[in-house]
Amino acid sequence: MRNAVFLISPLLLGGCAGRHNWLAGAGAEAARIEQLFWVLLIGAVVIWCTIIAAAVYANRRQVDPKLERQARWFIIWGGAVIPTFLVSGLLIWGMVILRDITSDSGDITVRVDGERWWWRVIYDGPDGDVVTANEIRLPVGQTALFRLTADDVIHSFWVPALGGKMDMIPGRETTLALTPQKTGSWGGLCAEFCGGAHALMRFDAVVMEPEDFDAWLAAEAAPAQVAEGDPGLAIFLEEGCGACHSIRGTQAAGPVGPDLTHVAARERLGAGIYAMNADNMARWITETHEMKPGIDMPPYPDLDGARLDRLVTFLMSLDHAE
Ligand code: HEC
Ligand SMILES: [Cu+2]
Repeated sequence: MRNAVFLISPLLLGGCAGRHNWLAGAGAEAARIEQLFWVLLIGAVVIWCTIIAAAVYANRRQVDPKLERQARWFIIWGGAVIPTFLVSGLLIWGMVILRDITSDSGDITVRVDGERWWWRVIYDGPDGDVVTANEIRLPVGQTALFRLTADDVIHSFWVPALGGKMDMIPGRETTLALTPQKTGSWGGLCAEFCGGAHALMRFDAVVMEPEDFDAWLAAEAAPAQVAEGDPGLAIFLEEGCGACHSIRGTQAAGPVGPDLTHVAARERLGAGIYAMNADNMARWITETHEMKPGIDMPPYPDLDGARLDRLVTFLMSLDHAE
């Protein structure tokens, strides 16, 4: 019994994964990979049982020279011909899936750049690039073509509920097509060890109705709604945050860190790891390396009191216009 639990535990774990469940049936590509997986698993079990049964049978039989022709037939067909056809068939099937999921066409294009340890996300909007970060929104039922690359080390882009993973390689572009079939928020992650904060390099893939997606993209394309002389923006610029971060519609145009134009519209903070709220935002700024160890943002432990409050209020106001 213990052994049986041990043997099936990988399947059970797969079922526990929730937002990261690759058996969630949330995407067309995930469904094709799942189909291949079940065929491989059931096929392997059937073949294994057949071989064991044959071995047990052979062990029990008396040696009988008349059986030798049968045995040769069994070895040629069972050991060479059938496996050759089976493995070739599986290879072709796998290659067809691979061709489709790395295809070059889609209804929308999303460029994703793997950074240490967050995601730069660029949509082709009607009026040019729409730059955002750490959250990917997709219209349900449409094929999104991802154009993937990386800044300095190799990452791997993976939304288990929607499909397979794909390497992100500096200086090269890889592609991945995903066709979500269920609305909802699915977990994405980096699946290739990329340094200290690798395990905290996550994102949300939010699948929406097409008209909601269009509204979201239009809101995301708009510059930030910042009042003239906002005291929080002044603190943001004084502290030098704008050297690394951009907020479109303000002076802040730093290219190093995630775009913050609509940071408060994201579901999560810190590349998919914390709930987006004022408390976490304040801690992110003052206890940066307790929140996410080893990242390339300096902590600001001396920011406190009213100054921190104003900065946090300003950041939390960077939402979509109603
Ligand atoms: C030296 C460059 C640098 C400076 C200066 C800097 N940051 Fe960052 N910031 C980063 C990087 C890099 C990340 C991504 C960290 C990660 O998740 O790995 C980040 C992440 C963030 C995030 C999370 C964004 C998201 O999508 O969840 C916020 C919010 C943020 N910074 C605010 C600030 C504020 C406010 C200041 C000034 C007080 C500041 N940053 C100063 C580099 C910087
Ligand atoms: Cu990574």
